[in-house]
Amino acid sequence: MLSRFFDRLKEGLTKTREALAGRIAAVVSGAGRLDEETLEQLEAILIQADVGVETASRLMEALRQRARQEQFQGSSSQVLALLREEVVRLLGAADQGLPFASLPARPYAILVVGVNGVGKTTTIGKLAKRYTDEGHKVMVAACDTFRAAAVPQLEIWAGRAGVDIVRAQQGADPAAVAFDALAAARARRADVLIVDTAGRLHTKVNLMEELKKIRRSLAKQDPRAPHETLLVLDATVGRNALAQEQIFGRTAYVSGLVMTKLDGTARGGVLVPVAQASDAPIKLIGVGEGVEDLQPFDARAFSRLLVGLED
Ligand SMILES: Nc1nc2c(ncn2[C@@H]2O[C@H](COP(=O)(O)OP(=O)(O)O)[C@@H](O)[C@H]2O)c(=O)[nH]1
Ligand SMILES: [Mg+2]
Repeated sequence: MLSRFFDRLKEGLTKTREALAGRIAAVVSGAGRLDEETLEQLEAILIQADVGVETASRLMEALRQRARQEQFQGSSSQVLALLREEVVRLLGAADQGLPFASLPARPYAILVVGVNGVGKTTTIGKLAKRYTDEGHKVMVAACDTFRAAAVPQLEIWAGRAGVDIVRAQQGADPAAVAFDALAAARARRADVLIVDTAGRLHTKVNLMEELKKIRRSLAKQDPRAPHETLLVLDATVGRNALAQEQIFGRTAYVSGLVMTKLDGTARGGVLVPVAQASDAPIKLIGVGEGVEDLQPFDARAFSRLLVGLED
């Protein structure tokens, strides 16, 4: 199971690995020791791969210090191991994923937020399947009542996962739909309720207000709901994902991040500054459009692939 995940991750990260691990290997194997020139070359590679100036220079400073402190010969495997450890540190190594097997509340209400097109609905479909596979009874709520195509799209995913959907007409009040959905989930003894939301309203302020209203209407029935608020970010937009994290992270009570579309982009390095900037950990990653292409985020496996130590 684990190696299947790793292989899929490795495949999904092919382009990012070429942009990072491949080039890092070339620099450190040619260098022989960790001198200033090597550090500068490493820093440039990281910056070009969307790790960003600030995070890259922080990583280099950490390497510089560690190289001074420890028994350090500067072999390429030693440099890679150090870099990998520092990346893990920034990504947050602790296991802080979603609960899958045993749930701390029932129905466990998961609110999914993020701008248009980042992969919210797709992620919900994949998550619904995952929870169903765990033996849980899942329901989804179509609270993106803003876009005409949003409900049928969620219906297709609900059909694939074999779960019930609560929906309303286009233009309905999303907070009322959320309220009805949680009531239905309680009445039908569902274990998990996943709430889809709109990613675009007339203004950012409207969007945040709407998300707050949805939270309040869930909390009316269960003061601790939503138990989880997942912010979905699209890795292909690179550093724009950081700006989105800043907007939602401050006002939407985000408890976890989902980084989607890591497959087919060379910009996977952006996870490092995003993780660093966010108070909430990265919990899931999307590595494809299929129902199986959602993985719990594993900082160690990720940094191993990013930096390049495939032992
Ligand atoms: N390659 C790839 N595409 C994805 C992934 N997640 C979502 N998508 C695609 O991104 C597009 C927008 O997804 P959607 O779920 O509609 O985004 P939403 O507007 O946030 O609900 C769709 O074409 C999805 O198939 C992923 O992990 N990898
Ligand atoms: Mg959607």
